[in-house]
Amino acid sequence: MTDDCLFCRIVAGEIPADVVRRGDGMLAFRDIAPKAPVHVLVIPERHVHSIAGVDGLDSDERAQMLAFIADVAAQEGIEESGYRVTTNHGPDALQSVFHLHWHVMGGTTLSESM
Ligand code: DGP
Repeated sequence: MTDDCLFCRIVAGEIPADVVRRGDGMLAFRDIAPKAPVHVLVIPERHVHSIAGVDGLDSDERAQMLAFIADVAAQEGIEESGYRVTTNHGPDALQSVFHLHWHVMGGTTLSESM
């Protein structure tokens, strides 16, 4: 837990979020500004600043994170129709929250430019 991290505070329940799945040290909740009909953020509960800090997760957590992303997409009913998974790191990618998170987006045909 990092006190000044927004997503750590969501993990701790200090800030409300529309949680869709929790388990195995992972949390999934709806993005506050969705860019698709389904737009869920998947985060490790343990704080790492971005994918560039993924060394801060052990190999089990990394594997669980990938499986969790796929499970969330299936739970959201977009496995058949398709979905996109992205993560932003650093200024050129416009990362705005500095806790590793995966955008899981679907529910419509997504723009090529997203
Ligand atoms: P990024 O730009 O990749 O760092 O994405 C951060 C995302 O986090 C962005 O799509 C909006 C979302 N977000 C920011 N603040 C909150 C919040 O308080 N609650 C939720 N659910 N999502 C948030």
